[in-house]
Amino acid sequence: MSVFEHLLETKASKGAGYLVLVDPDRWDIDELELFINKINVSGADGIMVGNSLTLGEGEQQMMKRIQEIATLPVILFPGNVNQLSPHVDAVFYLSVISGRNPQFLIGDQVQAAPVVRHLGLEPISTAYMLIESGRVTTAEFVSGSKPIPRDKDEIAIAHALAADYLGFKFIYLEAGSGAKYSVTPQMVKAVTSYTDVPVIVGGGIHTPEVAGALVKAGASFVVTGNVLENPDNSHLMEAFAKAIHKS
Ligand code: 1GP
Repeated sequence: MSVFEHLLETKASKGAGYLVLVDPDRWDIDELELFINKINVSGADGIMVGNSLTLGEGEQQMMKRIQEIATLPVILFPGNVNQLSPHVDAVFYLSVISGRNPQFLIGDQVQAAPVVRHLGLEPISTAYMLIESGRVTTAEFVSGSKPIPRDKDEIAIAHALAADYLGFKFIYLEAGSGAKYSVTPQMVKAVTSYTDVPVIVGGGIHTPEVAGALVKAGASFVVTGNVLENPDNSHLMEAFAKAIHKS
């Protein structure tokens, strides 16, 4: 089964799925192993790996280790072409459609395509929409693009429809890692009432209650990153999985 099929099957059987984002820059290798083992048994449905900007060394090594330990599909969430790796099962093949920066709309994708083919990765085309979230996030800054205002549902809807008509497999509503405010359930509801393309929501989601509300509003997948980087919060993973699956 492809990773895309696994994700669709997750949505069909559980209502919605939970993806945990692992930023390899934030962990040393021993902590990382513990963390991946916890994710494996948390009830999560997949592991995303990546970040908008990498400072640390050994990222490929970290990805290799993650794939060795993970019992869930590992999906690259790339901030740039250099993060492409043979040590993932699939790649969210992102285009930042909320922006008008040609590099992030199509330039990087053209650079990446032969590499993806050469590595034999499964590309999952994903329309990435940055949503304003109370502060400038790294994704916003690095992509050199303006996010969609968080209260302008009609702009989000128009972008989502364009993504649908262009044939993207997923729409990703992204407040940005460390966002002050997550994407509103109202925006998720608005977007999902106009398109059947499954919607992934991430950025600034810190409680299972918020995750559950986003699923009730129509999200097919919810992503958490930062909140689990504090080891005191790792127990939250199971609560996130439960809230997302039952909502
Ligand atoms: C994934 O960028 C997000 O969409 C992750 O955001 O780190 O704020 O959870 P957080």
